[in-house]
Amino acid sequence: MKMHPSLLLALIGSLLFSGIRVVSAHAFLEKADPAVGSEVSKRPTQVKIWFTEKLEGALCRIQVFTAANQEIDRHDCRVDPQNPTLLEVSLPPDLAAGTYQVVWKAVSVDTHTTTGKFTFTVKG
Ligand SMILES: [Cu+2]
Repeated sequence: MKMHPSLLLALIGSLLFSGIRVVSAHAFLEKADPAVGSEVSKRPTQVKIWFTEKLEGALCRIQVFTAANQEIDRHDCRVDPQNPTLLEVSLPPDLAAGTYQVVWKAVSVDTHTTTGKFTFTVKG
């Protein structure tokens, strides 16, 4: 059986592409609690971020800032001992209403670093 050249090319391309994806399996944000861009009425006591890859705990970070750019997290960011893809940080109790910015840095076990930020709003 003779394979059409374009089909062969597509096959090689897809093999290469899947290979590249395995090599560069970075930790991307999968979901967060409070959710990205959400408005919540219950005061969160933690920010949790689930990633697509297992994390290298010592190098990961979550920081939470007020609209006035004041850091309010408790500086206790850690990978959940039960779940190597979950990063969490504590917040002070009774957060004031307002919009908060979450800045994260994740280092996956393959040592690739990804960063990102998002906001959530605590309703008054
Ligand atoms: Cu990677």
